[in-house]
Amino acid sequence: MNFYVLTLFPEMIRQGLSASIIGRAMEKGILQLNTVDIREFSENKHNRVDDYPYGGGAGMVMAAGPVVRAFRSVKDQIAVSSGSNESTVSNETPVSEKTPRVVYLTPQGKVFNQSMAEDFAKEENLIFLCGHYEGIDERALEMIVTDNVSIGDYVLTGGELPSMVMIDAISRLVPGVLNNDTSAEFETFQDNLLEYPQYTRPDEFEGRKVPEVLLSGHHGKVEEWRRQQSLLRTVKNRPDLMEKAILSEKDKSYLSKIKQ
Ligand code: 6GU
Repeated sequence: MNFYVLTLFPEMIRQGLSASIIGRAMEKGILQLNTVDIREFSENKHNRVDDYPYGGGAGMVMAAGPVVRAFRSVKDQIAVSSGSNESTVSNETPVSEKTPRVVYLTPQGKVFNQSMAEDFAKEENLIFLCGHYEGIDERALEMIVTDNVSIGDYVLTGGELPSMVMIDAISRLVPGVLNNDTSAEFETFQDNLLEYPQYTRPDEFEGRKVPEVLLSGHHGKVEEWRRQQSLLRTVKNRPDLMEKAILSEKDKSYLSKIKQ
């Protein structure tokens, strides 16, 4: 999977995604991260990319020109690396390369969630556009953006952190990024419930014991306890998730017991 990030702060993106699991997947070549410095596409002698807003008001607006030119450079890059030029594709082969999705990170977008991550993870190429200041000239957005995405109801200074959040969430769904025993299929948001608590050695830490059932070696009882903990946590911390939770008859009977 190839990520392209259009930003005024490419170093922030590279730094943020170079460590741990994502960094390793980049080294292995499972993921590719390409940062594009929008400032390099300024045609201004002072390399300016922002200007005053028409109609007045506070702050500055990122001009359309540098953003659109940066985007076109990425489009050209994708066309070359996927070999979709006339000399390599015969007339019989249908050129099935989709035009890449362009995600604009904005608090005005649809709020990112796991099912959106799953959807984006199917793409071969993904382009992220990070805005700064008071935003980007609307015409550039009209011309290139396919998806407007927010990461939650609070305001950040720019789209860099949100793009990293999305890239992390999407990357861990790409085959080969996680090792098999941390497979993305079997964990948080399984059945739309929160994860149960985890413990490791020692079995007592500063007077706090690991729940007895986990030391019992009784697999069935462990599974039952974990399920109950998931239900308990979800009801307590995220009652909104319970509407979509997939519940067995046993779950329902446990829930009716703890509600009293
Ligand atoms: Cl995507 N951008 C900014 N600037 N602020 C945000 C956001 C995005 N999502 C939540 N807050």
